[in-house]
Amino acid sequence: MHDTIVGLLDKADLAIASCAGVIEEDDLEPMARSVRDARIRISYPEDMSVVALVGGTGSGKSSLANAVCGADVAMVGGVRPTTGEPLAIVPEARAGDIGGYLGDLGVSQQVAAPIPPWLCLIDMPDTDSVEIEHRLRVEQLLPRLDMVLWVVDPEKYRDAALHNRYLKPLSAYSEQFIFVLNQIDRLAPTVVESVVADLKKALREDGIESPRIVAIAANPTSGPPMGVSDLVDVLGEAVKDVRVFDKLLVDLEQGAAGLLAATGGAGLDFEARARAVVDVSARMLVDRHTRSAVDELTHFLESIAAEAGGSTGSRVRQIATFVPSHVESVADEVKTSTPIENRRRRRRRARSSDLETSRADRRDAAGEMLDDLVIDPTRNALAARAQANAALTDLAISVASFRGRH
Ligand SMILES: Nc1nc2c(ncn2[C@@H]2O[C@H](COP(=O)(O)OP(=O)(O)O)[C@@H](O)[C@H]2O)c(=O)[nH]1
Ligand SMILES: [Mg+2]
Repeated sequence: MHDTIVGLLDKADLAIASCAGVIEEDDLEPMARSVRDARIRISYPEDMSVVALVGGTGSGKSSLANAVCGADVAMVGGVRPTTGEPLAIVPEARAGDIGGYLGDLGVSQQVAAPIPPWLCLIDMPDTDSVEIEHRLRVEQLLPRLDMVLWVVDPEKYRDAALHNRYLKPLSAYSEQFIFVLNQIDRLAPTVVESVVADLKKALREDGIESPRIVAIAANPTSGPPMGVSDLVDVLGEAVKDVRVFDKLLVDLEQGAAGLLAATGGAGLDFEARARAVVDVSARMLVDRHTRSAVDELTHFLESIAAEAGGSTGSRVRQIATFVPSHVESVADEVKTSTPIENRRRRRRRARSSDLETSRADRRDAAGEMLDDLVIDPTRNALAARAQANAALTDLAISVASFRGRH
């Protein structure tokens, strides 16, 4: 498993490298970031799961962390000194195993607590905070986590910001989500079910087909916590099922598909079209219709540029700007007879087809020059694109077959 993932990451890096100069750097960045995140993830124990507690202020994230620990580790009621920073709660026995990884994640606050040895809980900054950094922090961390517990309370489970800003855009990763309806002690027991059903409906509207929902009371007004050990069991099962690299695979699959669309498959049919355009332009040049030849070639390159798009398109467009001067120089060449033609002309002076032969020779010569000056550089630009396309296709096939096998 580990080796296969490393193999996929290597293929992804190769594909990204062959896209350089073909696809804009900004468009490559999301895939590059996923690969970087995954390389960080594989550097820590596979049998540990990093699980984040995410939700609005007062939903009960810190209370839930405390209930899981059976001790007060995360301050409740927003009095933690730096609520903008995530707090990691690590199992006492394994604090050393995961410290480095948390450092890579940028989680600097850590406490050791008696939690299951496979679990590392991260109490995240509130999602509804007015502080923009909170949201950025959450968004930056999400892709690097194994599971996310979205904690909601009976009042705010339909909060528009949570659904629109977080859940809708992230719905592709819902296999890694568990939804926790907290504070059920505040609801009449008969109402809990209908609130769960309504939450499920809201999540379906976000694009999450079959959400896992667990109802709990992390810190009820009276009595012990409710449903917290069930939640830990559900989480324990879910992390067994959830393939740690699900998100990576989704990202690689979507990324490769997006970049493939950008690198072609457009069926440019370049060779045949180039041949035809060069023939027509060479004929125009021999007939001294220089302007028409320039138009013909420029129009062709512009179509190719538009079809190729991206950086390849820009390169071809740049080649197009040199067409007038290239055509000019070819026109000068074919005006004056070439040495070969002179020789032939002398030999065949008396023959009536002389003029025709000379025209054909000059046309061929013009065609060859246009090939060298205009078509070859365009072909090279397209070849880079084809190579990027091949590397991406290879990646897409490998990811698909990996997903099929697991
Ligand atoms: N009634 C009730 N109150 C809760 C429950 N869980 C948390 N609270 C209270 O809700 C408030 C906010 O909880 P906190 O854990 O700080 O939420 P956070 O902002 O998401 O970390 C605190 O006053 C908690 O005591 C619960 O299950 N039932
Ligand atoms: Mg809190």
